[in-house]
Amino acid sequence: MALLTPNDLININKQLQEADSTVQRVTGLDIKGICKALYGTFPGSEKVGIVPVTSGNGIIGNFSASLNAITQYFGFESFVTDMLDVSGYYEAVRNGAEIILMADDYTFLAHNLKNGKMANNQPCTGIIYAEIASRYLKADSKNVLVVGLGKVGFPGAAHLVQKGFRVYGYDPDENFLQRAVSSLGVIPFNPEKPKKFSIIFEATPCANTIPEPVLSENCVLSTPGIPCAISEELRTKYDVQLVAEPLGIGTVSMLYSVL
Ligand code: NAI
Ligand code: PYL
Ligand code: MG
Repeated sequence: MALLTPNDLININKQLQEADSTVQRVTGLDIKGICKALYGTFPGSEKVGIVPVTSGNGIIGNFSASLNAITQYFGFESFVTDMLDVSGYYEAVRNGAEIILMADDYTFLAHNLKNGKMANNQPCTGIIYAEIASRYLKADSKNVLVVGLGKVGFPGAAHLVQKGFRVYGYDPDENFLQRAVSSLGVIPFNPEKPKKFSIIFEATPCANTIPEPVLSENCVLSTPGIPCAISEELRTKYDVQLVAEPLGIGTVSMLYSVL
């Protein structure tokens, strides 16, 4: 898994506010509105306990503090435990946490201790970025290009297929592409024979993954992928509506999915 760095999370509140404005402009709904429409839930007074985890590559500076800021931005009560790992989990539950958020290098989970529901960040991130893309108010067709069909991209592509979109997919890994073609009915996209899209969803750990010929003027590019899929130069040239944020949109999708 491509791991976040403390730099990705600098000014997380500002990053969230900017993403929220873009989502509102692109879809007519803010991020909370997208979550409510997607999961049919809304927060009551759930208290979220955030547990820092030291295993593997260890603590990511700003990670727990960013989760705390994110959960509060979306209206949840939350706290970060003083203790780490198992002792932190014990502290969170003893202090009344109803939802636990914690991550190692492979899994970032939300677990609602009251109703038993559990969420994984990768599918929840793919689904919400795909949902945002699918709601583009100025889309010119039901065609969507999905770039990257891994742990985040595949569930996002599945969501778009389920919503009735014509999903074109690209992944340089032939096994990932074939899985999406055979199990979802995704249409393989050939970068040698490009066509233009007004809706693009990207989920790769690489930069500059969007070939210029697929961009239409004012298209939406909804991408959780880090680093960003498009250069600033191309973004400006095609006036691309860019939905990209490193942690918050995926996290709130997890939280609403366990309510
Ligand atoms: P993954 O490794 O499971 O999948 C990535 C896929 O992208 C692979 O199938 C790979 O073959 C493909 N790929 C690589 N280069 C490509 C290219 N040039 N064009 C098309 N496809 C290409 O990774 P995962 O877990 O799906 O994560 C994807 C990205 O999303 C990572 O950068 C990760 O850090 C980020 N992420 C961001 C989150 C957020 O909230 N913003 C949350 C979770 C993940
Ligand atoms: C959740 C993100 C999105 C992209 N990559 C995922 C990642 O960086 N995972 C690792 C999270 C480790 C957190 C660390 C801590 O500070 O508690 N164990
Ligand atoms: Mg996110």
